[in-house]
Amino acid sequence: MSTERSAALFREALALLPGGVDSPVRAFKSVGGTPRFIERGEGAWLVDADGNRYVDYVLAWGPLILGHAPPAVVEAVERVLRRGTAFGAPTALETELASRIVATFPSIQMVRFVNSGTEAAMSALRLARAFTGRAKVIKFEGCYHGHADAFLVQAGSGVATLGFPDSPGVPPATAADTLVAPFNDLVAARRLFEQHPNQIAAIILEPVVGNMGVVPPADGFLAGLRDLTTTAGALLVFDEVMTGWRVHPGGAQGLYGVAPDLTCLGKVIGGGLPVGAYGGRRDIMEMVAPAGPVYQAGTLSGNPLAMAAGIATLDALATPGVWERAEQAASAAETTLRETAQRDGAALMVQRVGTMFTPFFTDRPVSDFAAAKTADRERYAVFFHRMLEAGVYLPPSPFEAAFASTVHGETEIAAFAEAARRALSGLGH
Ligand code: KE4
Repeated sequence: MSTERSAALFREALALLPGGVDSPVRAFKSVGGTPRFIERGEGAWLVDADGNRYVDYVLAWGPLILGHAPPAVVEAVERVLRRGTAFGAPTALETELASRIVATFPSIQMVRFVNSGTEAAMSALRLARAFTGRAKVIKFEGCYHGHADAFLVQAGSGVATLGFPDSPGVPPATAADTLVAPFNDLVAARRLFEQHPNQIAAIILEPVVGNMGVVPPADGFLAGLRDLTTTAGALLVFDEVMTGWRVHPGGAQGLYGVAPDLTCLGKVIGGGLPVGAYGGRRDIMEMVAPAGPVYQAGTLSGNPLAMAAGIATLDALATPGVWERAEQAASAAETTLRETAQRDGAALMVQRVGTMFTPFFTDRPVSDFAAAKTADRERYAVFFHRMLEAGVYLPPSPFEAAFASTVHGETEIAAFAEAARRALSGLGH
């Protein structure tokens, strides 16, 4: 497989873009090798600058649940595009997409559109702090909520689970208001409330984690957090930027039946165009400017092209049986990986919820970040490149979720299975 063109493009990019990319994970640093510069997407397939074709299991990190350039989305965006790209004024499209989101999530009575998941989570946190009059927030190790300062925090050592900066540029004072607990550890979360009475505005989490690889909530964990926050007068915030329409058509809250106070959304609701959203209880959302005093704004928020792409995507998913095709494709990938690992006696733990999955090179279930970090990253890198060479594009990091689409059909499922059976051979011991 030639990667000459990608390599040349990468060299050019390195001179002008930090790390040659506009988002770190794209640079292949976790797996090594040359990042593929993409020329186009076609359904479930990517074509790179050297003409190599791959079945795409990254799908722009989740948004492309209908695959690349689905006709319904392209046509919807083209229709709007001919009338303009942005107006800086309200359009009916925002209300139309909002109505679909409110119809999907009973916990969401009002919603505000922004331009990314980062903005959604950042704004939801500001709103939770304003609503409760409290400053601290609890997050869980291994959960990612975008790159706002408050979330670039890692667990304090030992019991002192005060956060400390996980990136230069994050002031210690900011990090100190972020408390960190292990995912799936309800006791640790409860202890933080005891240590910081009446100071915690919210718990925010990925209800099914995608950003340490796919890690589902333990039985009772989400319900336990619901009780904990209600009792403590704090808000429960589900970051469903990734899990919305990915783990279930009703998100994780639909799958597990736990209703948060606020929800962050993104990815699928923009059909691949820049979008994020936060929403929830009306009494909370009515605090957002200009209805209330909590300031948040955005030049391109509710952009008509993104709204049109999101509406077309959600309308396509609303057709009975369509979403299930993506789930079946993800399930097929999981089955192939499991069966091949058993054939080879390989240490491989495949974790899937709905249309997203992760192969961990370990022999025990991954329930938190500490366990995820014990998975063999070198083996994942070898697996990744073997699959890439065989024409299957997986996430270039062991701590990410792979995604299937509604157009990953028999051909794509067979291509994945053939590649995986070869790629895993002799790898998992
Ligand atoms: P964006 O700001 O990247 O749109 O969304 C941030 C975000 C918030 N919450 C969750 C649960 C997310 O998964 C994300 C972004 N996800 C990553 C993939 N793990 C985006 C890929 C990237 O950073 O390039």
